[in-house]
Amino acid sequence: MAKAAVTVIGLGEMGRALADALVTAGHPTTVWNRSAAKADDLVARGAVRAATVEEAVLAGPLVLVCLLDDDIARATLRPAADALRGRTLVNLTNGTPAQAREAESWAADHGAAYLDGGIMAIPSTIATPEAFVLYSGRKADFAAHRETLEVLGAARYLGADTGMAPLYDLALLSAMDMMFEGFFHSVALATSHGDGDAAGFTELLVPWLTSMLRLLPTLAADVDSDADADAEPVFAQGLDVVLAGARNMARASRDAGVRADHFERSAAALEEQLAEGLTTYTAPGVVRRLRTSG
Ligand code: FVH
Repeated sequence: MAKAAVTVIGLGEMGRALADALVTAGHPTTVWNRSAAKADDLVARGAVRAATVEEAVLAGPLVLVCLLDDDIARATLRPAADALRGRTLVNLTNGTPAQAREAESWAADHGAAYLDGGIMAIPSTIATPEAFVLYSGRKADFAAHRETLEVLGAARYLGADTGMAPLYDLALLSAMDMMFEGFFHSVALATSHGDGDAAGFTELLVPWLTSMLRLLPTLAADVDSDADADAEPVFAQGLDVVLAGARNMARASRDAGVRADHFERSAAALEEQLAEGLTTYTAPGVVRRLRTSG
């Protein structure tokens, strides 16, 4: 059966990987990028280079957009707004839930269906079993294009509220970001002494973090049962113990000439909680505090 035609607007690192996956899967693929030369390899492999965004949009029923940010995506699409009528716009540009909802309403004003997407992959893992992409928007629009979208990575539909895909995308990215920050801090501390190197230290860090990751479902269940007054969190530590650890991490970092601000802030927050009479450190307690601390 003939594969559906797809347009890809934006051929940065990610857009090129998306277009490449579609060409490889046999989809007639039309591409547009501000710097036209980035389409050269794709064109050599069978993609069609559109001269304008409007020409690209008119080439098929499904338009994927993957640009640097939401403002650029909107400015790029504006001149082709009328051409979007009757088509489905899938915005894979990283953005916020509010931006997604605004874009959906803008697309509706121009007669286009809208899905927002969050790519949970890097360019080299697109179209591999590792990649998954979050989508939100009208279910019928997702269902109509699901088969094509599955080419990019497993397509995970999160619901009709268009803001859900960017919300989960940014939540997942925030966990990744803090993990990398933690990694860089730990490497700076571990290698501050002169002996040892980052690679040797990382051989210890990976099994340690892997073991800690196994705790996450327990913590999540504790958070989910927070509304139940009778529920006791499975995971609980003394606040004083957690505070002593935070102070030691701050002190050792300062002694080693490594920035200690994260642990100083943690220690200050824990001191505040102890002063309020709290004694236990639990996952629901931490999440509740984050939700209310603006
Ligand atoms: N790369 C990644 O690993 C992540 C994975 C998760 C999803 N992100 C998001 O994908 C969007 C694009 O990211 P990218 O990696 O493709 O980024 P670049 O390679 O820097 O390409 C940027 C594209 O945006 C175009 N562009 C930039 N400024 C303008 C402008 N003023 N007018 C029109 N187009 C513009 C740029 O065009 P050019 O510089 O090649 O002419 C590229 O097409 C992003 O939201 C990530 O968060 C990627």
